[in-house]
Amino acid sequence: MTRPVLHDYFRSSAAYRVRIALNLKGIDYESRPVDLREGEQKSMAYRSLNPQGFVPMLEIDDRRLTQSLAIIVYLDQHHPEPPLMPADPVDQAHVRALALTIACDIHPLNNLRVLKYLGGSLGIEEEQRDAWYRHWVSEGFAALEGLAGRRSGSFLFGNNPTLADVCLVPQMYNARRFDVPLDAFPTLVRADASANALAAFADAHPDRHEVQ
Ligand SMILES: N[C@@H](CCC(=O)N[C@@H](CS)C(=O)NCC(=O)O)C(=O)O
Repeated sequence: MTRPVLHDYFRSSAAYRVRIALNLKGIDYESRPVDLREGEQKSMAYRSLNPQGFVPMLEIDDRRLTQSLAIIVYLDQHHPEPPLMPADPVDQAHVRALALTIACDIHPLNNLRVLKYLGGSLGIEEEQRDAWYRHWVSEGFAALEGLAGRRSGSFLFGNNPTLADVCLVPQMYNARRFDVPLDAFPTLVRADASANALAAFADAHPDRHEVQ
């Protein structure tokens, strides 16, 4: 297999998810930074590859894949070990619900372009933008804590990492950057700690992928 290329940005939580999944699957890849601070994602060159102008994008198997969850599902289907989804369809629906709570209900409200729009076009002060961020993360985490509930173990679902943990860890990293209090979310804190004890998660950490 030609070495896959991940169009990446160290602090992008969606790209961080894909770095974790690639590591869990043991896939060697090249990380090609797209500097979001410099607006490189909006360049003609990048948009000609990914019209949406987002990271991540993964070049693999002579294809260009976009959208982190679509990429991760593709990786899981083509590299089944270790599985990122449980075998039982009801458990699968539960794990997807956990992952989508993060990827669809928390992350889109707080990503770079939304925060920039609040601060730029709408002229909202940094303090209020941070309050916005903390509000939506706290609300989403409360829902996630309840949803994970008794089906959690050392990870969000059971005792092995799944797609849900792949989404959780980057969101927890971002929550800490914005000083979101986490005391009310013991299940999330436990799953995050279990995941970060694994090399696949630790090696994907933004500190190890920082653009200089
Ligand atoms: N739903 C997309 C979200 C991707 C996304 O929001 N990427 C952000 C970084 S986390 C981005 O590229 N933002 C560029 C911008 O805001 O201009 C996914 O899961 O891949």
